[in-house]
Amino acid sequence: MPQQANTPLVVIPTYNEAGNLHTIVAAIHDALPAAAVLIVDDASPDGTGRLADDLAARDPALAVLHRAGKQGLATAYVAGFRYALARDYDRVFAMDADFSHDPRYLPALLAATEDADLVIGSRYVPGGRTPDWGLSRRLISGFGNVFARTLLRLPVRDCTAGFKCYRRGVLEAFDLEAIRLEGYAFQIETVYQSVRKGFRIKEVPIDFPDRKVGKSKMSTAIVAEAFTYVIRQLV
Ligand SMILES: Nc1nc2c(ncn2[C@@H]2O[C@H](COP(=O)(O)OP(=O)(O)OP(=O)(O)O)[C@@H](O)[C@H]2O)c(=O)[nH]1
Ligand SMILES: [Mg+2]
Repeated sequence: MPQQANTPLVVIPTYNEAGNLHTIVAAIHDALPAAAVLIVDDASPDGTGRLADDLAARDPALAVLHRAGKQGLATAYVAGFRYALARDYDRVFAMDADFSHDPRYLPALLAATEDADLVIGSRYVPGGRTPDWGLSRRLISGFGNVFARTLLRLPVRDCTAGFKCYRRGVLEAFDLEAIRLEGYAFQIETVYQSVRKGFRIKEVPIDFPDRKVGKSKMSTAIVAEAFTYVIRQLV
């Protein structure tokens, strides 16, 4: 794996993403040829981890972390952050495997880190869109964002977004040990901690289409966790 400070690292947690893996890695290399990619797979029953190893054997810019079983998105990212911090990476992307986060935005997010510490691929700034979402998903996401943004006083429109680029200093400042979350709550927490520590945050508009291949891992429990997380910060 290339790991100079000027090599960006793209961290992708995967659980049953065999149908997306090859194409997402290829699309990242096309969009940002300088980037290295780290897959964090939780022993996906569909063989995503094995597929990732096969790809990595032929791709010097791809590495794979295997975890023993499904442990949630948040700790997968924490594992990716630790990997980056143990090496020389200075810009670290967080990204889904399912093309809701389109690799074509990687250069714009990277460029925005010139004068920001955390850059968010945002659905809720002018130019950002969720073209094929149904009403219920729009309502849950829209309400969740207003709720978190208002109660935690976050100067960010899209605080549940998962497509992000962190400068190393932000990751160093996080209390990774304390992260016990699963889903969207983790996305809110990274924004909240960044705001409290005075980091500069910037949002870049993205189109966020629905996944076309594979199954969603979103659940009521994950939405509930996010609401509980926001409330817990207030009491
Ligand atoms: N390693 C790991 N990855 C996970 C886990 N849960 C989800 N992921 C991955 O995290 C990313 C986001 O999960 P999604 O299922 O797309 O969740 P979502 O974006 O809220 O929902 P949809 O887009 O509707 O599917 C995908 O790349 C998943 O494969 C997990 O427990 N462990
Ligand atoms: Mg998704």
